[in-house]
Amino acid sequence: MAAVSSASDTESRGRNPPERRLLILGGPRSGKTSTANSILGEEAFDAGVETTHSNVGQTQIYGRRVTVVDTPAWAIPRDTEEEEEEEDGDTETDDNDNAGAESESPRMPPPSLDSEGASMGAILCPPGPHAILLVVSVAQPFTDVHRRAAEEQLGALGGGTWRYSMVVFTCVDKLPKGVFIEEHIANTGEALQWLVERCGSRYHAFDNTRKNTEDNTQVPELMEKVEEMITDNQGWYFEVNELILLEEEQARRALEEERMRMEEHARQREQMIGGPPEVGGAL
Ligand SMILES: Nc1nc2c(ncn2[C@@H]2O[C@H](COP(=O)(O)OP(=O)(O)O)[C@@H](O)[C@H]2O)c(=O)[nH]1
Ligand SMILES: [Mg+2]
Repeated sequence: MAAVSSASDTESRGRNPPERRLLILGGPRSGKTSTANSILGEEAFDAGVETTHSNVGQTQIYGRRVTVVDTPAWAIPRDTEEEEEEEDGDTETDDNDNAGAESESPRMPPPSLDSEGASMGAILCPPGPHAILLVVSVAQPFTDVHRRAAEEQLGALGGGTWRYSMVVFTCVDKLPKGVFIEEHIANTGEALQWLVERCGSRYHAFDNTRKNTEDNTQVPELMEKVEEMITDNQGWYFEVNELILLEEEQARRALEEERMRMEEHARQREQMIGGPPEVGGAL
């Protein structure tokens, strides 16, 4: 079981206004960084390029300190991705049943060797996030492969995460006119419905192209939903298990060592193909 702690005990005694900590997770190019920037009210991080390391930003919303952690994309397993493509070849599947939303799912890149797991994001907002925002673009398909990736990622945090999770839909500006997010959820298929239900039917729709104008209430509305969730969770927040962090760090080190071994191997091969190194000036 994951450790959880109460937000009320230490924070309410401090002089600082109670902080809200948001951890942003999601698949490749789902709009995580853009969402982080929208919440922060500034272009704090580079959107549109792959995020390889978690970033932390802070802002004030209605006098409350809000910490936002943007993270690299979670991994979509390669083998299952290929399975999915094979399935797609047979029949028209759910992917095309996206409430008419333009399908522009990028080919999922393999996770970068140096990309960090969700646990790293979680420890960047100590003592742990009040809300885990699962970012899903309405302009991309959401199939069983994506569902499993989400499940694995949250599971890797150590269990007990769903009660802190909420789906944040991005690119709602790309939904056909008159199609509301509820209709999109209903029409997109079981995988997405599963995700929303798993998050206790908590979701929020975001259009990251909307700049912070007075009539733009999407961030305050998101924060209201976060407050409701915190109330439902009696002020508790999610605290990542240190053992999991340790395991993740070990896995990262092993990957890094493997990469260095491969580079060394490639270097040696290059030297052999290029012939023995010249013997300088002895003749
Ligand atoms: N139209 C539209 N584009 C978006 C929205 N959110 C993100 N994008 C675009 O989607 C692309 C990927 O966004 P980014 O935030 O970098 O995704 P990340 O890889 O998940 O961090 C970028 O080109 C963004 O400009 C949105 O709400 N509407
Ligand atoms: Mg990003």
